[in-house]
Amino acid sequence: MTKMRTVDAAILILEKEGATEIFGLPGAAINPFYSAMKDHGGINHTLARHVEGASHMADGYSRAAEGNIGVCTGTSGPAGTDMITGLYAAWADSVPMLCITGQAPVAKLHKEDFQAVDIETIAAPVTKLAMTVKEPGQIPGAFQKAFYLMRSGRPGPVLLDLPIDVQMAEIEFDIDAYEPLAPNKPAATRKQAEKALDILLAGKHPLIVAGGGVISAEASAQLVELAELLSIPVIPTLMGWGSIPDNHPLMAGMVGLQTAHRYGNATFLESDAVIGIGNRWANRHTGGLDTYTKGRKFVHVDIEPTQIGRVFSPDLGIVSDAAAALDVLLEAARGRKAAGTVPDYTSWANECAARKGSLQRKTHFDNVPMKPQRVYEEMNKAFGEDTTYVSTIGLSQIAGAQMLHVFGPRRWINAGQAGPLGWTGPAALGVVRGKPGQPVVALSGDYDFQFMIEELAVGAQFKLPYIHVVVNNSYLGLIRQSQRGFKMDYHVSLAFENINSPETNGYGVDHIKVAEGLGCKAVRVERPEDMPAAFAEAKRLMDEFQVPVVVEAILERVTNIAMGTELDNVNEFNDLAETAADAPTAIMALSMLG
Ligand SMILES: Cc1ncc(C[n+]2csc(CCOP(=O)(O)OP(=O)(O)O)c2C)c(N)n1
Ligand SMILES: [Mg+2]
Repeated sequence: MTKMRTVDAAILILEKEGATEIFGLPGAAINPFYSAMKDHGGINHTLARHVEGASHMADGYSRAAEGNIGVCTGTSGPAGTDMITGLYAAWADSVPMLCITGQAPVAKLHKEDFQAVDIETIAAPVTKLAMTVKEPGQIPGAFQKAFYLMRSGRPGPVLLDLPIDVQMAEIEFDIDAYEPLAPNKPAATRKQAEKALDILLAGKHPLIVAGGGVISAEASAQLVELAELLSIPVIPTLMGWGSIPDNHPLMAGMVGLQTAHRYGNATFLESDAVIGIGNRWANRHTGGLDTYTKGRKFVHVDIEPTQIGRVFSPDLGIVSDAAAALDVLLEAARGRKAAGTVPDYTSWANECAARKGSLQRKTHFDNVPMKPQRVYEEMNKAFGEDTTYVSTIGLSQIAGAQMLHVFGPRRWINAGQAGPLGWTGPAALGVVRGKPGQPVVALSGDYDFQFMIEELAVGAQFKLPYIHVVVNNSYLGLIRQSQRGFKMDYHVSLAFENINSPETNGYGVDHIKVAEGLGCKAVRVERPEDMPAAFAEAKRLMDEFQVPVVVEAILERVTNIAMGTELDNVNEFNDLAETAADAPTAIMALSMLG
C-alpha cells in the first residue's frame, strides 16, 4: 500500500481503465487534479477554450473508436454547468464519457461558497451517475463504478464531482490491487432468436433496422453477414449509418422525415416485418406511428429493458447487446438456411435495389450562389470512402445526410438526439484525437460554426488537422424553413453589411478572417466549378500546416430541404433526378430513367 492523494489514485485508475485522453481547462477548485495529471505524465490533456467545447471533444473522442472513453474536466460552478450540454448530448446518444468537476470543500457546500453549485443534482437527469464524492476513501470506488456503469448496458456519461479537500486528502491505495469491473451486457438466447426469426421470416417483405447500438457494440460485420445470409435489406438509422456501407446492395436507404432517402422511405412503406436492433424508434425516423407501424410486425432488440415498448409495443421484445443478439440470430439463421426453411427474398431485395437506383434527388445544379445539393455532390467527389464525417444539426446536416455517403461504422459522427449547435467543431477535434491520421471532415451551417468557433484555436495549438466545410446561407436555415408554418421569417437572418469585409456581400460574418485569426487556414468558394480546386487546396494546407482548414461554401440564402410530417408525406421542394447526370454521385447510377 502507498499513501497518496486521492487525485493521484484517480489518475492511476484512469490510466488502468484506459481513459488517458482528457479535454478540459483548469480552475482553482480542480487544480489538485491537474497537479496529479502533471506529476503522472502519462495523460494526454487538450486545453479547450470553452468548457462546453471540452465536453463535446470528449464526446467526439468516445464516438471515434471502439472502447474509447473521453474525459472532460473543469473547475467548480460554471465549468460544470457549461458541460451539462455536453453530458446531455452524450446521454441522448448513449455515449460513454466521464466528466470530472472540482467543487468547494465539503464543509462549505451549504454555505453559498464561491462557485459552489449543486452539480450532482443538475447533472442527474443526463448521466448514469452523478456523484459529489464527499469521502476521500470513496474515490477509488466512485471511479470504478463510473467505468462499470459507462460500459454496462446502454452506455452513457457519468459525472464525478470532487470537493477540493477530498482531492487533497490522502488515502492508502495500491493500483495493483485495483481491477476494472467486468461490464454487464445482457445476451439474447437461441430461443429468443428463433422467435425473432419466426416473425421476420413470416413476412414477404422483411427489413432489418440497424441502430447506433450496432455500431457501439462493434457488430457491423455480423449485421452485414446476417443480411447477406437471409437476403434481407437493411435500413440504418441516422445513428446506425455506416453499419452497412452505403454501396452495399442490401443497404436500402435511410428512413425518416428529414435525414432520409426517397428510396428508403418507399422501401419501408412496402415492408411487412421489421426487426430493429440497437435502435430507439426516434420520432424523426418514424414520423407518425400509425403510418410507421400499420400493416407491419415488429421485433425490437435493445440492451436497455425499459426501451422496449417505450415508443410503441412490439410483437416481440428482446433485451440484448446488439453484438450478442446478432451472433445468436446468425446461428439460428444458419440453421434455417441449412434446413432450407428461409424464404427466398431475392426478388424483394432486387425491388429495393431498383428503388435505390431510381428514386433520387437532383444534386447537379450550376447556380451561383450555390445550391447546397451541389456542395454535397462535390464532397462526394472530393472525399474518399475512409472519410469520417462529423455534424450536428441544421439544413446542412439534413441535406448532408440525404446526399453524402458513408462507407463504414464510426464514419458518421452526429449528435443525433440532442443536436446542440456548436457541437460539430469541438467534437471533430475529439474525433481527430480518436482517429489520428485518418481523414476527418466536419460539416456545419454558418450558425453551428459560429457557436464554439473559438475551439478552432485548440486545433491550431494542438495541431489537430481536419477539414471543416461550412455551408453559409447566412441564415438559421432550418428554423427559417420551419417558420414557414407560422408565415414568418423572424430573427432567423444572420445577414449584415460587414464594414471590415465588404467581400462578404452582405452575408455578415467573415469566417475566413475569424478562422485565420484563430490560427487556422480557410478557403472561400462561391462557384460550383471552383469546389474541386478548393477541396484540393484545403487538403494541401491541412497536410502542410497540420491545422483545421475551413472550406466555406457560399450558398443561396433560401433553399428548402426535403422534409415532411409522415413517411408518405415528404415535401421534396427541389427538383428530383431525371437523368443520371442530375445526380452524378448518387450511390447507384440512376438506372430506370438515365
Ligand atoms: C443550442 C441550440 N439552440 C438552438 C437550436 C435550434 N436550431 C436548430 S438548427 C438551427 C439553425 C442552424 O443554422 P445553421 O447552423 O446556419 O444551419 P442551416 O440550417 O442554415 O444549414 C437552430 C437555431 C439548436 N439546435 N441548438
Ligand atoms: Mg445557415
